[in-house]
Amino acid sequence: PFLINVMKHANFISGDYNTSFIDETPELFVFPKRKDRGTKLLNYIGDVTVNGFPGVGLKDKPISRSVRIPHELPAEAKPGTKQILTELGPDGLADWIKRQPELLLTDTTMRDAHQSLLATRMRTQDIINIAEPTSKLMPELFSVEAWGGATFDVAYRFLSEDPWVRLMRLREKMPNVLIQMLLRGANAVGYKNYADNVIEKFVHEAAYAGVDVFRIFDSLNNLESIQLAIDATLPTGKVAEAAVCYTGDLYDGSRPKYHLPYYVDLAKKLEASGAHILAIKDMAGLLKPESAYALVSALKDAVDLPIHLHTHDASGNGIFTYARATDAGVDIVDVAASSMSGMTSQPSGGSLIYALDHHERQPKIDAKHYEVISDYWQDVRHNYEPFESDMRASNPSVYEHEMPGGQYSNLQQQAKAVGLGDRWSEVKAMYARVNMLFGDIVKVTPSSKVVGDMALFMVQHNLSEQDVVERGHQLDFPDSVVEMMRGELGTPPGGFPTDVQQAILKGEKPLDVRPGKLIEPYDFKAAQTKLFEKLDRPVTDFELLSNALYPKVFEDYVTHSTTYGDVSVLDTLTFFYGLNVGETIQVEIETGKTLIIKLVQISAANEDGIRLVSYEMNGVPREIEIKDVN
Ligand code: 3PY
Ligand code: ZN
Repeated sequence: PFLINVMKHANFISGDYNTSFIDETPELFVFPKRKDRGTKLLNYIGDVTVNGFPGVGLKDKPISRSVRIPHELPAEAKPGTKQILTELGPDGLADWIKRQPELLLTDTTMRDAHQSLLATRMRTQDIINIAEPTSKLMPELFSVEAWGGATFDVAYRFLSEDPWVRLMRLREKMPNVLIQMLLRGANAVGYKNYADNVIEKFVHEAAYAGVDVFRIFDSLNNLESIQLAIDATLPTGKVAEAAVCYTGDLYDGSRPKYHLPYYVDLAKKLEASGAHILAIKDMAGLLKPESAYALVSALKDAVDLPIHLHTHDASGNGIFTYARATDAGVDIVDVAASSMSGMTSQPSGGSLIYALDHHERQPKIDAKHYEVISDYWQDVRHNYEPFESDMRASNPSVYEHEMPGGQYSNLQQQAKAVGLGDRWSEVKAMYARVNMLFGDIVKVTPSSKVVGDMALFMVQHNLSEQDVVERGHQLDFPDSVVEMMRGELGTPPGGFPTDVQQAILKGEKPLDVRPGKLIEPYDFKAAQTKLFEKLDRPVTDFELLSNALYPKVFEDYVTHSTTYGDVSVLDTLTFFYGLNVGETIQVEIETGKTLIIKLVQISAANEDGIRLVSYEMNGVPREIEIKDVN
């Protein structure tokens, strides 16, 4: 913590210090209280054992399986794209990419794959354990996508761990491969527009903590929102990868809005905005093989940027799409380790390498090495069973509903929660109808959530499009829908249909400027003072930002860590299930310091619902009271 305190200090960052800095800055020596870590963990384990973990419940703890962590690794990580960025800078890196004859790969397993398959629940520990093997066995990767999107808030909200720590630890373990994040433009890693200075500071800090490539998109393909984040990225010396979100169907004559000229025009504007790489973000997996060929060819002609293609394998056509994009000259594609690929996730990297056998652009990565990495993920994935969706196969119906990979299982859960579980087909069909009602828009976080909310609302109340327009003034629409119609997520190409917008806004006037322009700059100084008082210790810039983006989520996280300590040290099964009576675990709470914890017994609940949980910790009997809330 001392080093982090030093490095995060404003004077240190600005270079405004000399050797007396340490002597004169006593707050550097204020460390988080370290007392009682054992007791706090016993409380956590007791609570999860007695009451269950949200989304897991009180299921039997699965038998722990051994996880195949590859140990036979080269002594050194071969220099990779990280060194190229350091040597050549982002423009030089872009030129380097274009000179590579083979197809380059980004591995998304640490971000999009588990966001799309496992409700984003992958824990830092399971990511860090495979980081070094990944960097040593696949040094030819263009990048690993490992941060951003939903991982930021889910880390705090459901895993009670700090996403910034995850990033810094990953950076340390992967010195040779670029780390990439997904940034939602003016929405950062949130679901709404933030003040411009929050976006700037967020990008600055993320770059500092380890992000090399910022993939920047906007949920309505709004240029100004993307531009804002590009402008924040350029001064950091990192890579601004600007994305056009792909929706609809290039060849569908009945939906001319999203044809080639639209993407070509947007791509040219993004190039002019200073982006180093152009991404095609096919978040639902709608880009069919021949469309991919046509789109990549057209964009290659239109701009001078390397092109990075992202898709999801919902239809099962992902590899075919990548093969055709490869023929058209795409520079980089996104894949996942095979055990974490397919369906709502990315296509399998290993499979793609084999698919391009004897192709002149076959990636240089060793497919056998990729398999070793995939074996690890296969073993780890078992521990996340409660978060698997009930989808069993790929399904071309994605071409009809157009739901992004990460949303499908989420919306299905939401539908069940409001009693529409058995009307799921209707909800999916309604999702497509709402899209047309809203004027055929890009659907990706957060706009996709709004379309989902509206679809549920309409199915629940048996409403048609006509009802919305004619009876809108009497209806109480979901907040997210009203906010989007007001323009708070920006404006889609061509705007929202006026009649629908008017009906939903009940006459209120929508914004006519970028929403961020109307948000007052965030007062970081005032927030720092408030947080300092609350935490009773100095506040890092990372904490300040998390507080700015997600005040309630951050506050809950702080409360959780005050109560239970750092729970990220627990093994994943214990974290989700607690302990079985008689079970013993070892917990390394810091290097060289291990607690041996045995759960001895759990008493019946007394009249207040309190159970006495008896442990041995390092051989010493301990008892903890846990309230049984079931
Ligand atoms: C996110 O924004 O989290 C996404 O994955 C969008 O595709
Ligand atoms: Zn995605």
